[in-house]
Amino acid sequence: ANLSLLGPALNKEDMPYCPKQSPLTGGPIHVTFPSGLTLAEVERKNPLVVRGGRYRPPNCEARHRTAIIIPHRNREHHLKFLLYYLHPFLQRQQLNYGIYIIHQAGNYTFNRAKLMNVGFREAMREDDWDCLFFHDVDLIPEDDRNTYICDAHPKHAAIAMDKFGYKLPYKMYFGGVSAVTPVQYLKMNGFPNNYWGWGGEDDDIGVRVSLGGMLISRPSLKVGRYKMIKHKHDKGNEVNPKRFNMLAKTRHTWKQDGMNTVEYEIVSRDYQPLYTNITVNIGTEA
Ligand code: UD2
Ligand code: MN
Repeated sequence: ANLSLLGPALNKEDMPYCPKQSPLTGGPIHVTFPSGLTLAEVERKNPLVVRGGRYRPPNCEARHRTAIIIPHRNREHHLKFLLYYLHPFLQRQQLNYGIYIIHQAGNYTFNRAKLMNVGFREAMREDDWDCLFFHDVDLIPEDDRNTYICDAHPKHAAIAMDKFGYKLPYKMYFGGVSAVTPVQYLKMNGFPNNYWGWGGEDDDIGVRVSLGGMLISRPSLKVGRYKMIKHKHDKGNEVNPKRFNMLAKTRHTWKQDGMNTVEYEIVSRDYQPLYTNITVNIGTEA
């Protein structure tokens, strides 16, 4: 066969794997929020990111394929800063990655965990990602050594946040930024679909990890550092008063509610230069 007909595809296959330790990563990142930053500027700074917010290292075959899932509504200002930092950060780690914004349609109460179930399913439909990072839109990683790859156990990455004095607030804390492999996600039956409004869903997810027979993996306090962009409570994401009652029952409900029961309707899927936007109707509280 005339192999040259395969063209660039062959070259891609022929590329050596990226080194186990990226030579491009540094240490701490100094995070500031430049006023007047535009998405056009973020695009200009990331010329190798292609349609839908996808990237692969140009000169080596990535060892890891990571999808970033961001639950979102009405936080465009935060999204811009996150993209500004996240794209170069992931590129320095030499990952094959994609960024998915899961945008809740309508004005009904926000549901972060259900949006993450949608993100998991929709991202896996597009590619065989080996790790999915669930990422609050307002958290900026502050250290390059916080590698966005999965571990043998579900990973809680945002362990040291400025808003908690760069300490873990409590042992089972699983909020902010966390990551699972598809196999780990299946073991915990995904995330709960029935936490409407603020709070509790992250603890439910933490409980699912242990109910699924797994432990929580974490980076060190030095590396798992994040800055949270200051914000007020969003309209449409009022504190969920049922959260404690629901949490007390997770061990009885987790198998009946999760990835095996998630229902939704995709409103649109569009491939923006810096991310894939999936707008979804997730319904309302039963
Ligand atoms: C904490 C947790 C978060 C989640 C939440 C309770 C931290 C750093 N994070 O965040 O993981 O468990 O408590 O639900 O402790 N969002 C929108 N639009 C909205 C509302 C929420 O996009 O109108 C998204 C966005 O990605 C945001 C995330 O949901 O970062 C969490 O909401 P939050 O930032 O208001 O809650 P916060 O900071 O108390
Ligand atoms: Mn927040």
